[in-house]
Amino acid sequence: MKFMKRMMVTSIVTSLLGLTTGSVMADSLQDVMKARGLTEKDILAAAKTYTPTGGRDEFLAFSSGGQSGQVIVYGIPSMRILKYIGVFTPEPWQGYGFDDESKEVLKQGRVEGKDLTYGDTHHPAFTETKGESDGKFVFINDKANPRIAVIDLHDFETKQIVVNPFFRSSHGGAFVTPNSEYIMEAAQYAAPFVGNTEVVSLTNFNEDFRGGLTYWKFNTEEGRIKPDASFTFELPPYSQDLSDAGKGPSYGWGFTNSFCTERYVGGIEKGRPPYEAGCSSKDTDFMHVTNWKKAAELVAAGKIGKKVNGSTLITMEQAVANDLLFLIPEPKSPHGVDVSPDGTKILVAGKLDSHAWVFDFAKIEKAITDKNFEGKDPYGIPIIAIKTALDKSVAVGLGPLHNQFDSKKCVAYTSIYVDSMITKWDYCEGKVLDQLPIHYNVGHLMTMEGDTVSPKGKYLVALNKLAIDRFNPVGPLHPQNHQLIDISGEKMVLLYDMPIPLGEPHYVAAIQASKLKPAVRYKSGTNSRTGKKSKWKTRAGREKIVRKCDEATGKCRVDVYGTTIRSHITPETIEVTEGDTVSIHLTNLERAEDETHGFAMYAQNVQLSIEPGKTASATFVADKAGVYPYYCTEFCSALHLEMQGYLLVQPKGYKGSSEITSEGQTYTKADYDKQVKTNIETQGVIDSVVGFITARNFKDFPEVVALVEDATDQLGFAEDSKKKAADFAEKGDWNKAMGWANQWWQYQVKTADMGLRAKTYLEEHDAKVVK
Ligand code: K7E
Ligand code: CUA
Repeated sequence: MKFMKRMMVTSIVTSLLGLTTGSVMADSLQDVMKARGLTEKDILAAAKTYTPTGGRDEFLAFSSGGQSGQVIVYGIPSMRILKYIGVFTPEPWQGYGFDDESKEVLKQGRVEGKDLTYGDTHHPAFTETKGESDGKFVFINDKANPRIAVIDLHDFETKQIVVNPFFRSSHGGAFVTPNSEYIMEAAQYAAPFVGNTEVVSLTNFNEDFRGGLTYWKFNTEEGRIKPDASFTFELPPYSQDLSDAGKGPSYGWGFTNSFCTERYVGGIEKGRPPYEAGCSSKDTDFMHVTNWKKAAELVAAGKIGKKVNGSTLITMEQAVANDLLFLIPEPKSPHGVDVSPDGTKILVAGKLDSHAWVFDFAKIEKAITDKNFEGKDPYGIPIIAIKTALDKSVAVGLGPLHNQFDSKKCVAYTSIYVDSMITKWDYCEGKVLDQLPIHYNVGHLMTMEGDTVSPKGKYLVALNKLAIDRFNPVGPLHPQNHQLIDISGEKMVLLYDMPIPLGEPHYVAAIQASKLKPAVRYKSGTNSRTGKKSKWKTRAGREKIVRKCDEATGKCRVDVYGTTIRSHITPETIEVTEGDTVSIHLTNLERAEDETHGFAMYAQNVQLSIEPGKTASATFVADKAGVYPYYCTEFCSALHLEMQGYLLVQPKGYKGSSEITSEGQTYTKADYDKQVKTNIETQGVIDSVVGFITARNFKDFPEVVALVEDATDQLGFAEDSKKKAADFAEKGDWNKAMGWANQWWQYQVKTADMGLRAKTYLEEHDAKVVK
């Protein structure tokens, strides 16, 4: 230990003097290329993606994490993964699903009364203002258990989960309207609506089964979905698929694909042809066209809609009677439906067709005004003829799935599943411009802000379903392959393969990083899930343990109002009685950036992540007597391992003592004096770092000002410990004097840590000497 301290003082001095051992450049670029078998093309691709240390990405991508129920955040062009956000699934690192606060969020996502610990996430979508991604919130759906989650980009945490009141699956969500008025979520596999427990057979499929489309109301100010202000269109039992909201001239309208409009019911085990055959026998399926703006007005006026399951349902009859719902035949088994940035065209790719179809909104609108329909479907919904609404169809390749847009006018990209390629084409002229093979079997594709009114071009990511031979094999389950493609020139250029090893991502949405302004700390005592002050907020020096018993039941509850700061948890001992419900509430007192503390405890499934300013709680029943060590799970400081404590669960009627009579070793005056000498030397180092910083224009750097503030705090704590040490030394209590002298030194080390970080920052940012 003593040796370690010397080493640390020495290394602090070394850093201070700026002594480094620089390595000798042995390799030339040619040597490296030769040794690794790289071509000039590879080097060019590397130069386009490589992000030097400390460098930032121009775009951030929010990817669905598939079955993991999470969202994956990565940078473009570096393709470096930055975060997994826990959404529908517990995520231990973030304490998501472990602290009481986030358990409340997951609880909102219970379906039919059951806790679900996975989600099948498909489509993330950013909030929009005037059709532009605004970087405030991101939504994502769960296909298996029809839910939508709200993630706040202020802290990248999930704040809300809503469960669809009608559907029993939903693929087509989340898609937002241009001012985030509504989030679209369509049903997928038709079923009797939730709550209907009478229908338990497939006999009357056409009558009993229903599809639907929910427009979830989003309150941008509160940042929450408002279920009671949302409404759902009842739709025929066609399998509704993806949607997109109109913009510009098509603002106020929504477009939703479907497949299996055959309404076929399979049963291969009974000798019936399977779903895949019966659901693909017609030549066309239906695009649903809905007028959400008018529907919202009529619902608000109380003219349509009925309250069902605490939400508003618009029946098909009401929708038809009020000109809110129309159908247009579209290519067989379509997948993506995408509205062009200017809102005039709607692109539909038919999986079982080799064409992308371009519909013209002006033609659709005219047909509606002129009541120019070719007939009605079996549910009485007017059908606009294909030839009336279609602008053109373009052969793009076999198995087209999804479309995205370029910053260049009229340029779209379509993912081609069967042919494993990306097709770049002009949807105004109707001609293919370029095709690029990918690896392999692309699902969605994504361009930068490519689903907004102003796509940013530059890059495209192909979300490939199969990786096959692209990576080192890791067993039969392969990662997915996200391929980065440069689309800045005439021809597409493949740049990089990134394995995604966390479920099958379906869609990704990317946003300019400059639009995001995430916080680095919470206001002290914040319940991050509500954004409000936690009732358990605890200040330094106000830590306490409160035990309350209910006389009637005899049950007791212990609330621990605790804090964390480098490098101790207060309290360090918690004594409770067997059977007590224990609730530990910890406020992280840190103000410094990135000083997160964790909190884990033996055998209680407790793991918190407490970022600076956050208050998080863990509640459990201490049902078994014994000693339960707890500790901090983030390597937060040099004395992180010592950031520890004990929960003592004592049997009822326990008469033992809580005095510590046998522990450790004894110290002498000599030990104490030696420690004080070390501390004085360390102070010398700190003073010189302070000298370096204050001699420069550090006030021009907010990051450095924050570090200096934190260092000043730590030094204040050091003073306090120094006094305590001196008091005990005066009384000749060398053990306590030694202890506080050590604590004094600990605070000095933390001060030096901050100071050196500030010094490095100033050096790297060419700070000027001012005195
Ligand atoms: Cu996999 Cu949009 Cu759910 Cu297509 S989706 S591929
Ligand atoms: Cu706090 Cu480790």
